[in-house]
Parts: sequence; C-alpha cells; structure tokens
Amino acid sequence: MATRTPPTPPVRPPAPAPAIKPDDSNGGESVVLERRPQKTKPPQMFQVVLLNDDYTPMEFVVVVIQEFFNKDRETATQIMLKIHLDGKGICGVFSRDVAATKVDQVTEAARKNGHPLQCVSEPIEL
Ligand code: TYC
Repeated sequence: MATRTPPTPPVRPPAPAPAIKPDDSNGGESVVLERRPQKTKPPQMFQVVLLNDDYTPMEFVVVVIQEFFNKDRETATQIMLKIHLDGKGICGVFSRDVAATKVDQVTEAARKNGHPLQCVSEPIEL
C-alpha cells in the first residue's frame, strides 16, 4: 500500500517593506520630491536662405521656393521679390540635417539648369 505525503502549502515570500511609509509614522520625517530642471536643450535650428544674383530668372527662383519649401505660388513670389530687393531671404527653418538637404537640393537644381543661384543655411541665434 502506497503512502502519500500531503502537499506542502506554498510559501509566500515576505512582502518588501515600503520604501516610504504612506503615513507620517516614519519618525516625523517627510520626503519632498523636487522637480529637476530640464536637462535637454531643444535642438539648434537652421534657416535656409536664398541669395540674390543678377542672372537667375525670377521664375526659376519662384519654382524652387514652391518645390523645395512647399510654398504656394503667391508666397513664393513674395519671398523671391524680397530676396531680389534685399539681397537675401529666408525660405524656411529646419533641423540641421533637413536644412543641409534643402541646400543640396536647391544647389543641385540650380547647377543642372545653369543658374548661379546660391543657397545657404544659418544657425538661428536664440
Ligand atoms: N535678381 C534676379 C533677377 O533680376 C532674380 C533673383 C531673385 C535671383 C532671387 C536670385 O535668389 C534670387 N533675375
């Protein structure tokens, strides 16, 4: 005849003591959690600027601003005229990498079409 040992009841590990007692029974000590000042700065942003010259056709500049800076024709025309009158104008503000890509795209489009149009990116000062 086989004898069966009764199953041992599961042993529950002792509950960990709470780090901070929820009431004020920890010797009169209270804990104040201070908000830390924000450590991460927002990323540096760059404005992409077109420069005036005497040779690039106005129509080409308008199309470039429409195509690469997603402006409607009216806004693109206003920006082009500002560049024509003031010598330069901001076409958009972007993160470092996007601004560099815009400069490359505009410069390449100008080169392919035989225009001397210049495009640069400048860090925005705070
Ligand atoms: N000044 C040029 C002209 O009279 C037009 C122009 C505008 C050129 C803006 C470049 O970024 C520019 N044809």
